Formats: sequence, C-alpha cells, structure tokens
Amino acid sequence: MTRRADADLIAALEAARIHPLWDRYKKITPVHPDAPDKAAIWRWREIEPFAARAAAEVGVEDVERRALILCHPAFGAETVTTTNLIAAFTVLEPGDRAVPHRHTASAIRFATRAEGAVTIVNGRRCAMLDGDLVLTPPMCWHGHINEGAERTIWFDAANIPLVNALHANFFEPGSRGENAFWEVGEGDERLWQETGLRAEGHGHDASHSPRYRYPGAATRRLLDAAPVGEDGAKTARYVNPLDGGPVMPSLDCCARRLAAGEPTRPRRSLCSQICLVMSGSGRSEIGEETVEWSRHDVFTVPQWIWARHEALDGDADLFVVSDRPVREGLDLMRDELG
Ligand code: GTQ
Ligand code: FE2
Repeated sequence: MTRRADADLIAALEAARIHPLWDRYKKITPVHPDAPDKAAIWRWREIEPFAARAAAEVGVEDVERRALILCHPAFGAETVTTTNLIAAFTVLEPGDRAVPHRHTASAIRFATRAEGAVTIVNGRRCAMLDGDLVLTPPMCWHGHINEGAERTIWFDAANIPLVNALHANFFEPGSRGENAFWEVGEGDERLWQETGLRAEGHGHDASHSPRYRYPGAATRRLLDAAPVGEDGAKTARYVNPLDGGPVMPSLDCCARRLAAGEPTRPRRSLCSQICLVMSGSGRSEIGEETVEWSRHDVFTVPQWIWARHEALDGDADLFVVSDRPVREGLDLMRDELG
C-alpha cells in the first residue's frame, strides 16, 4: 500500500489530540445504522433450572436482587441484552423480600409465574397476577415480596445500559428492616385503575404514567377486541392515561396478538425490542436468524433489522418492551413495513 500524502499531517494531528474528519468519516457517519447484535433467544426451559438453582444457592437477604440477566455475547463482557436494554427473570421463594431501592433507570416487570408476589412502588401495593405489568419509573422506590406458598418468577426489563451510556445512573439503597415500607395498601394506585376516569383534585406532576399497574386481564380483553393492524398483528399499547403517550419517557410497552397461520408483514424499526412470549408458540424471522419460540421464552429484535412473526398451533401473544420513546424524542425514529 502506498503511503497516503497526508500521513504526516494525520500523525501530527493525532498527537495534538485532533482528528481529521476526511480519513474516517465513514466510521463517524455510517450510511445506515448497524446493530452490534443479531437476534437472540433465551428459552424458558433453559432459564427455569437456573432460577431454581439461584433460589437454592443465593439468599435473598445477601443480594440486592436475585435476578438472572439475559446477556448477548455481541456486547462482550457487558451486561446487556440488546442496545440500551436489559431483560431478566427475578426469583423469590415464599417469604422472600427484595430490599427496597430506587434508581434513575426505568424498569418494568411482567408477571409470568408471580402469583403471590407483590411489588410495592412508592407506597402502593401492586399485585402480580398472570400477565400484569408493573412499572417502576425513574426514582420511584420499589421492593418485592413473595407472600404466597410457591416460588415466584417474573420477567423484568430496564434501560440500565442506556442510562449508564449517558453516565446518568443514580442509585439509592433502602433499608431491609423498615417494616413501614411493606405495610401499605393499594394507596393512590386505586385512583388510576378506573379506565377513562380521573379523580378531580388529585394531581400528578411526573412525566411517567401516574398508574403503576396494568392488569393482564384488561390487556387480554383489549387484544380480543382490537382490530388487526397494518402489519398483520393486533397491538394493545400501554399508555400514560393522562396524555396517551408511552408509560415512561424512555420505555415503551405493548402487547401483540398474532393470529394462527397469518404471518405479519416484514417490519423494521429503529428501536431495540425485547419480546416475551406471553402465550402460544411460533416462529420469527429476524434478519438472517430464524427463532422458534414458546411460552415464556424471550427473544430480541435488534434495531433496524427486518422481522416477521408467525404463530404456530393457534394464536400467540407477545409482550414487547422497547426504547422507542428515546428514539422519538431525539427525532431518530424510523419504522418501515415491507
Ligand atoms: O427489580 O429492582 O432485573 O433494579 C435489574 C435491576 C430488577 C429490580 C432487575 C433492578 C431490578
Ligand atoms: Fe430496581
């Protein structure tokens, strides 16, 4: 290779902590986004035995959270599921309490096998019945307790990687011994559970949803009634009841129903998505990958990759969490149907 004419200049610039744009603009401004990760799947049948082992081998009183985070090798040693997001399963044995804490990252939990567990969010008791979504918005205190007789396991997702990339994570530990934290009722949550109604005189001045719990039964009813969307699936979007926007400024959640034998149209979106299989089984083609999934499996749809989904043997329901509002807020969102 011949030495480029400006090689001496480039070397001198670099030594002066100045980079020329002209020899590296393709790296700095690529012609299209390129997700670092391919689609990945974690199967419930592989996760469950680890949940049992973690429950047996790790005392909840010794750890912050007994959570198993699903990590994509494309991110090396980083604890990351897909760009900006982590997904995990958290395990509690009967009587276990996960210590209260709060942080600037936004998180959600979706109840898979959590009957008997309760999440307390800012003084509100939120039950975790099958299919319930519970929000833990930025800086809201939260702790979990298993009041039932069986092991509970639920799905979590959070935008911890995004918040860390922005060097914006603050974390405040709570105390284990504080009984007052656990001895609460529904609190103000009941003011926000009546769909289409708002209690006058009761304010809410945060940018996230005033409602923390979205019951699974309501989601399933809406999916029954909803029309099929342009992409071929039914979608029920979880919204902030005050403005119809996403539940939190940096996380979006929706439930999707795929009809048996009716594959969705290919779609690519400039956001990172994590899909939890609520019920049914099926197959997704995501870029070059084909993933076959069934109940409680988790798979990713990385940003800007064509994806189509198909239910096999009956309808299938997916819960999807994404960083879409972040992309929208930065005027970066793109969504295409093939
Ligand atoms: O339940 O508070 O999986 O803070 C990761 C971080 C769960 C939680 C996770 C968390 C939590
Ligand atoms: Fe947390």
